[in-house]
Amino acid sequence: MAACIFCKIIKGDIPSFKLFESDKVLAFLDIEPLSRGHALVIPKHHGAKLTDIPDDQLSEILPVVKKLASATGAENYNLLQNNGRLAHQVVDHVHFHMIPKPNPEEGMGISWPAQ
Ligand code: IU
Repeated sequence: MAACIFCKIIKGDIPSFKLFESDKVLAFLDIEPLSRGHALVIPKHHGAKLTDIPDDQLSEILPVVKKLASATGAENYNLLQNNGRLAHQVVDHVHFHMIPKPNPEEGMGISWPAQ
């Protein structure tokens, strides 16, 4: 969808720090991270709500979260998907937040490779 900011990120028209990409899914760092390593995992298919996304794209999201966790050794994180304005969804392209929970003794959170 031409006006969608995440579709522009997928197309490369807007730069992002990409963590993973396949033909159906993109993962990149959130520009306003709640903790270090805060990532967004999105289907490439444009849709505002979970119900707008084909199952074959949705089913690839969790394996990507697992890959990111394995790649970084992340053990403590929240996975969050805001669906609808009352649930605080701001960007109308489905996205899953992967928000590392830092160990208070070890600093701010996950450091992704090359971050
Ligand atoms: P929400 O679930 O729709 O409330 O979250 C949208 C997220 O998208 C939020 O954490 C923003 O910081 C993030 N974001 C981004 O990473 N890059 C952008 O260009 C824009 C929003 I606009």
